[in-house]
Amino acid sequence: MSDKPLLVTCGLPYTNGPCHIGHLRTYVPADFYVRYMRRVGEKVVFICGSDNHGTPIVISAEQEGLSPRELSERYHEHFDRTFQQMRVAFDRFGMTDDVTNHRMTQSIVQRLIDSGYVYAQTISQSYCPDCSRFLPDRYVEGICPYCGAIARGDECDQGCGQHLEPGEIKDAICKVCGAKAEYRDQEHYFFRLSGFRDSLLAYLPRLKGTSNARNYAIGWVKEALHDWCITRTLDWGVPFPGRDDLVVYVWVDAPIGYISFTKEWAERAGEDWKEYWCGDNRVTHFIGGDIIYHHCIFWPALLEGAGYGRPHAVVASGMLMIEDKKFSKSRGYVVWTNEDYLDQGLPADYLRYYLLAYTSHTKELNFSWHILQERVNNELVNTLGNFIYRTLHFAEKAFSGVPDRSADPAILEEIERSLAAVDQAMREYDFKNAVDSMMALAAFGNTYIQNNAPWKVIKSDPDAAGQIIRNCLQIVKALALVTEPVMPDAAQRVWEMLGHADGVGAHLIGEATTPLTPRPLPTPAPLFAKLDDDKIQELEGVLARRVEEAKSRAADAAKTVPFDTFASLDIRIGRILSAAPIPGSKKLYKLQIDIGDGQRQVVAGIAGFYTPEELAGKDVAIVVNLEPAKIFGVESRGMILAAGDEASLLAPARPVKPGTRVR
Ligand code: B3M
Ligand code: ZN
Repeated sequence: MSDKPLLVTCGLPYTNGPCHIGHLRTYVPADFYVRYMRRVGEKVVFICGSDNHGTPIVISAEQEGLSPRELSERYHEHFDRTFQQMRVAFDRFGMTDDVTNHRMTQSIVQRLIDSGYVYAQTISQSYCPDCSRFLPDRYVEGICPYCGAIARGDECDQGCGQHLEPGEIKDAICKVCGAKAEYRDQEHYFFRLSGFRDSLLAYLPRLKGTSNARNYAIGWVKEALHDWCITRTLDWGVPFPGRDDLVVYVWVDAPIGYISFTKEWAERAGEDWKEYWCGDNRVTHFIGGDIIYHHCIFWPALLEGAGYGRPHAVVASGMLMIEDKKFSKSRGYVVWTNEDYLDQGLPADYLRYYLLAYTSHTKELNFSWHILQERVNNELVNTLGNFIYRTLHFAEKAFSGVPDRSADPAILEEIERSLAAVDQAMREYDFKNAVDSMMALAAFGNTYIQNNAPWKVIKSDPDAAGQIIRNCLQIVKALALVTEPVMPDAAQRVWEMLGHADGVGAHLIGEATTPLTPRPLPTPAPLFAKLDDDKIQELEGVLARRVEEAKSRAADAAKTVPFDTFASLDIRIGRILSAAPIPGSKKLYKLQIDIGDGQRQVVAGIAGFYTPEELAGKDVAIVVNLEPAKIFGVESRGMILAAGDEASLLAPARPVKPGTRVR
């Protein structure tokens, strides 16, 4: 054990939408780890906050008619409350837009500038001529230069996953108005990431945490390191020192938030934040598997450049599936933490258990209501809950409490073995294995009480029955202590049913084998309730409807065109000057049309419905910017609009001049 305290952080949620199960896949294991390390005597500080900057927030704020700060405050509160409800208990949950982080970011960036790690360079950046603005990051969409997939400006999110630098994306389109983006030169600032190759290659193999983070990062560094542009043309964010037209890229000030929030916590706790961040440290980042590059490459380089210690460990979670489909908010495969879970009256403990026990932390986790029901009912209710309830119930009924005896050495050894297995798994960030070892102890207890049947033994040998139930009570005590990090609410209930008045979280797991003093026990209540079929079907229905709605939304969107597409048509009222048949065609006329600023020749299939004399002098609607075409060997430059099978020509209801735009 190091003498330095552990500092655990979680990736910061963007404040542009509510908490979903994808967030929890990272936060619950982090909280589990923090609680566990505390229960084995470590000093741990648990830090998180909301990520308020960057284009995702600006775009959502524009859509919701709020300022980015207002939007951020709204979702900040939401996350803070939701984490408390899920029993994810941070020591500090800050905001990246708060003044501490503005100052910390500017001072770190200034240090990087002073040490020569930042340089200015003029680059060509996407710019929207219609909106008259530069288009950073998610303001543009286009084609990934690496794999050809449709990508957003900062990341190939649907294809190869590459981080994209400003200006790299091909065929960029403005996300706001749909116009084709232009490229314009602008001076930006770059972080010399390429200079950190050797030091990263020395650092990464020693990085603790999960192997996926370490291995991906080593692979990427070996491939190539590009300098990162760390400024954006945006008026929301931390101003870049010395430039009032640029802000710092969100991926600079967001991880610096980890430091700022530590500082905010330390100021209140009367501690020194530098102790946690300078030199050798025990900073442990829990993150989603999609931001490994940022945390294992960019962030350590930034810290090194600024003179801080680099992270001790990075723990990256695997992908999330919803009912076997890839998690996707837009396609409806999402479970909202509040609306779909907590507000339904479901306990935080069940979801925590599922997220921790379903699969190992780095693997793909499938969330399914049906499997949740199965695992809760079989494992929590039938094994853990059943064993604890039977034990407490029998002890209270037959012995009015804890019998005055010691647990058998064999039972204490079994507990020790389980705790050792849990501990080993926890040190390896193998959370599933840790929880499995806890459940194995519950299963052992269940088999033990079943095989030894104290309710039968008591009839002939009350003494022996007392010993059996005393052994069971020791296992119950161990389970209360060791499952607290997984299911804090249930563990507390068990603790109280064991006759304690204080919080189970105030005790070390090592007390699992210390004696239980004889005492009366309260009448126990069942620990968990089964999830019934009706409720599960209802929740499956909510998800199915959401997926259907998303499908019909997508179908509608496919039928509609953006306004901009419509606006790009040049439709005018034109006056037909003359119409003439085209030799060899019964249907076609060659029309000469006055379009205000000139004359157009158009070929139209209306010969069956009008004589040339009828047409001359008529005002019609004409699309003038259609691609030219040759029809029957005659050039046609435009199209006149007509309705129905008999080509009823569209004409203005009131007279207008030739060339008047139709809108
Ligand atoms: N706000 C969310 C994400 O990309 C982003 C994390 C920041 S962690 C410093 O997952
Ligand atoms: Zn790509």
